[in-house]
Amino acid sequence: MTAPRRRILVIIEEADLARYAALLEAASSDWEIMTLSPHEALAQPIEQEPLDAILRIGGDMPEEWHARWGRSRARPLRLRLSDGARRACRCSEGPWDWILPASCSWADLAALLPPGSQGAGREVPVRKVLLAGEATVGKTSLVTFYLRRAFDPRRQMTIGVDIHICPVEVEGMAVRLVVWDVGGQRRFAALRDLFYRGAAAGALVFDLSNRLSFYQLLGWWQELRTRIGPIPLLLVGNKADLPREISRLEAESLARAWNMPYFETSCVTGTGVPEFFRALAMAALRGVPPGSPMA
Ligand SMILES: Nc1nc2c(ncn2[C@@H]2O[C@H](COP(=O)(O)OP(=O)(O)OP(=O)(O)O)[C@@H](O)[C@H]2O)c(=O)[nH]1
Ligand SMILES: [Mg+2]
Repeated sequence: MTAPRRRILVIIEEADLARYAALLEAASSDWEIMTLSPHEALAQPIEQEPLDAILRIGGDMPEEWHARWGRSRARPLRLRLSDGARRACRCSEGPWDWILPASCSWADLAALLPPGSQGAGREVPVRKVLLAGEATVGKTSLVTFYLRRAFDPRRQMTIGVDIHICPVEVEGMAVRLVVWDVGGQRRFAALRDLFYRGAAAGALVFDLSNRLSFYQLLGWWQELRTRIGPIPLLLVGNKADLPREISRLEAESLARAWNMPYFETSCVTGTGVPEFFRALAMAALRGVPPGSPMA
């Protein structure tokens, strides 16, 4: 049985992402995680998103943001980690349900969160996988299409990393993919090392309508190979619905040279998306690093 997904929004300054990478890693086996900077959270109407909890790491949010939630019918649990807090404090007044010390662990936080999928579906194998590739090639859209079977044209750049839980069935067997969807912007390069740990497989994604994104694959391939070793990788040409700058033949010859299977996908029509996720799950089952906590 597939456990229901629970979603947490983590509002965090980009500069703090490295410090909290271990917390995100611990949370990712049970929670789907969206990270936003405070500025982004303020700019986006996130009170319309289905969220079970919000975790603010750092200072308070502006009054205007709290007021928006006050008008919303959604009531996710609101937690804040603050450098100023000495111990966990339940707030009977004010916008936060709990204020906790910045040093608290995921186990401390999980104890406060609503029960849901924790423990459920434990018999299902869980594998961490990566989506890598330049900004705007469509990594987040691939996951969104897979989970919702619909294209969402609103562009939301990934800040650091988003972590999605994708149930996949391969040959009658259920697998839970914890997909680390890594922001492709150059400024996240230093952070990515922390996010790559423990991955069982990955995909290199490029945009078929953008030759530059194809050339830039070499840098991504080198980055994955040097930082995480010989895990199985897949090559994905996305945006197959747009006029192409890269032919199938050209992409297939690169895939052959790198010894990877090749997929073409479109997040607008859905072509190839379920097939790609099934192949990624199969690769992850094959590629789990021995002795890994995810095994
Ligand atoms: N036509 C078309 N547009 C797509 C497709 N996939 C994604 N897009 C669009 O391309 C843009 C970028 O998509 P994202 O999914 O945000 O790209 P990303 O790789 O996650 O980018 P970063 O988070 O910045 O690394 C968005 O405007 C999407 O709507 C596709 O298959 N076809
Ligand atoms: Mg993204």
